[in-house]
Amino acid sequence: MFTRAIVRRPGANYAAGLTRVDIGAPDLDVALRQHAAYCDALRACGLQLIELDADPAHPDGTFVEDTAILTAHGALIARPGAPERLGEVDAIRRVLQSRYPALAEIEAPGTLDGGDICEADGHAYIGLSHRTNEAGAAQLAAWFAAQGITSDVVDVRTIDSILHLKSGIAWLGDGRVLLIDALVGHPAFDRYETVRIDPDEAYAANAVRVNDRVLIASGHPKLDATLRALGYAPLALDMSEYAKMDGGLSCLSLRF
Ligand code: CIR
Repeated sequence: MFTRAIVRRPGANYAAGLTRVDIGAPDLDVALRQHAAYCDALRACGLQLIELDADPAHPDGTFVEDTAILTAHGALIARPGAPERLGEVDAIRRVLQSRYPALAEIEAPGTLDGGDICEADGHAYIGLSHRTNEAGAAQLAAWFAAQGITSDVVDVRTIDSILHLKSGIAWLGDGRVLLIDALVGHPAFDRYETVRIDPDEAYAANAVRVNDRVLIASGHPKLDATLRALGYAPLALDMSEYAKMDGGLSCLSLRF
């Protein structure tokens, strides 16, 4: 069960962040409304929120997931692979230090974005991406191993449609992973039942299981129906202004 989450609303310079997609510039007012709805959804799932102020120096600072890894046993500060985002970890470190006295950190030359890490019931998938390198992945695998968490590294560097591993995979709980076609059949996922996402709805692969609910991006009726048929209770949220900045549902919070 998650009980808390760290979130940070987008700041005035949100549109100056990094993006590889070309679907228009985000509207800040709409992004703020969507962020408020996202926070309400986390509260409805039973979470207490730690809300950080927007970070004027870091337009991508709202994507807090990339800055840390939190498990039931500890916390580790990531080292984002985009140099512009390195400083985002400072505020997160301040929040986590009091809660986790043995706070670990990814060290150079390692780089690691939290969006590349998918925890799945005592096992973890570590994406090797254009943000997370081999050194970062190896440091994280060792940190997980010390906590009894096994891991697989999944190389997504040739899957151009996704920025991070978790842009293409979600842990649904109950022994199931949601996967985009490019990851279906990858031997690392043999240990779990695969739920395939329709290619038309690939953006929605970045879903988030939060306690009894599964947050999904709205406008993806096939995924909604698939999840309901499996007995899940999807909660749909409009993510249009985050999709424009290459982000998804998981990126907007650190859940623990
Ligand atoms: C970036 O390119 O770093 C941000 N604009 C989006 C980060 C999305 N984070 C995530 O998928 N975990």
